[in-house]
Amino acid sequence: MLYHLLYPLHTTISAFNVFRYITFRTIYASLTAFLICFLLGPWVIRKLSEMQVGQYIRSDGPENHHKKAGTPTMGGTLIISSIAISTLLWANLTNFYIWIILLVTMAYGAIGFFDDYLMQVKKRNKGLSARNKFLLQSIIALIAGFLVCSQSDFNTEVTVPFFKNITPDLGWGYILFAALVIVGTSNAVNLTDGLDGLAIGPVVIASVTYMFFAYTAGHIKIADYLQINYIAGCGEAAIFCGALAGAGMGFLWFNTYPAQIFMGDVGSLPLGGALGTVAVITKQEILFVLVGGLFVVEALSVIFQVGFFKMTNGRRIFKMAPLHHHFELKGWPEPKVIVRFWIIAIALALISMSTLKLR
Ligand code: 57M
Repeated sequence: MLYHLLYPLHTTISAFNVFRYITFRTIYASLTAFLICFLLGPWVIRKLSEMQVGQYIRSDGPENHHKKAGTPTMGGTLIISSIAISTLLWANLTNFYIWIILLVTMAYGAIGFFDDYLMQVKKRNKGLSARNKFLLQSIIALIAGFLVCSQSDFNTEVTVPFFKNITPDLGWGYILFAALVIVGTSNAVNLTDGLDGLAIGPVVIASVTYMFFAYTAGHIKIADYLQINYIAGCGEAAIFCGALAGAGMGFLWFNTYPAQIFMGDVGSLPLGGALGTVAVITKQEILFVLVGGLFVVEALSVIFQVGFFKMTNGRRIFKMAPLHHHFELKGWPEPKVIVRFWIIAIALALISMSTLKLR
């Protein structure tokens, strides 16, 4: 909105020329989202507590989680609202990619909200069934994949990290591939969201990494220099990533150990879905395995644990899955698990950025 209102005035007030720059708007999108979360956080926590939207804690979990019972949840409503407000304020709203990312974020937010609402407000034991959740996520992801592929500037080649000459073209099969990435990232972030700040920290790290990829892929000269796919208009996705990082930091202020609020599915599903969509739009889809390596490892720990558990009639690889519970049960204090996982996420993000040169 600000871009559309203020940039045209640059002919009379030359200072408004700055609204043209993606870098400037990304920085302020990030600060705006941070401030919304930071300033409204205490009010949201109070309201959720008054409405008794407190977390139910599973009795079979690690011992130290029992004291977390009643922590207000559904803080994701604050995260996604501040991302949406900030993006609408700072992005170029004629950009199609921005609307696709917002569509996935808000639709996944709605699925998560409904799931949390059934569990936390209606006090049902279970929210949406896993099958229904997966179905709804898949439909939205397929729509997003279709919309991306229908853009004339968007090619359906897949970027293979480290190999600049291998770019398989999936044609319309790209829609399915994009959906797989979006649904996969959404669920991986959801599984990671089991310790204070454990998911939001790496979400911020991944969004800053993708902010960088969006900017480079959308800049014709830089893309040419780095020999990566130039995607016209994809630079605006950096503004969304900035808002995501800012909102994440504002939320982390309250979600850091010991957490005053949890994000709930209304946070974890859309944040993962948004990252997946940005990965698709920037054509760094496979690289998510590295950028979001922590989420991937957490998801794999569940797949292996459940698979092994079923095959061996109850034997386990880890003390408990997802992986963060394994370290908790080994006796690591919660903050130690969280900060060490963040350190790994930062290292993986740095390695992913280096792939722009290592090709
Ligand atoms: C959500 N949710 C947290 C909070 C958060 C297939 C199976 C492995 C699925 C998995 C699962 O359900 N994962 C998805 C994990 C929950 O947090 C809520 O959920 C939202 C995210 N969706 O925002 O609202 C609990 O996590 C803790 N938490 C924090 N700080 C935070 O900032 O401490 C969350 C956010 C909260 C709080 O305790 O209540 C969750 O873990 O439930 N299931 C599991 O993760 C379960 N694992 C399991 O059953 N493993 C089995 C194998 C065979 C599948 C095994 O290894 O034996 C564990 N979950 C829990 N207890 N709570 C088991 C024990």
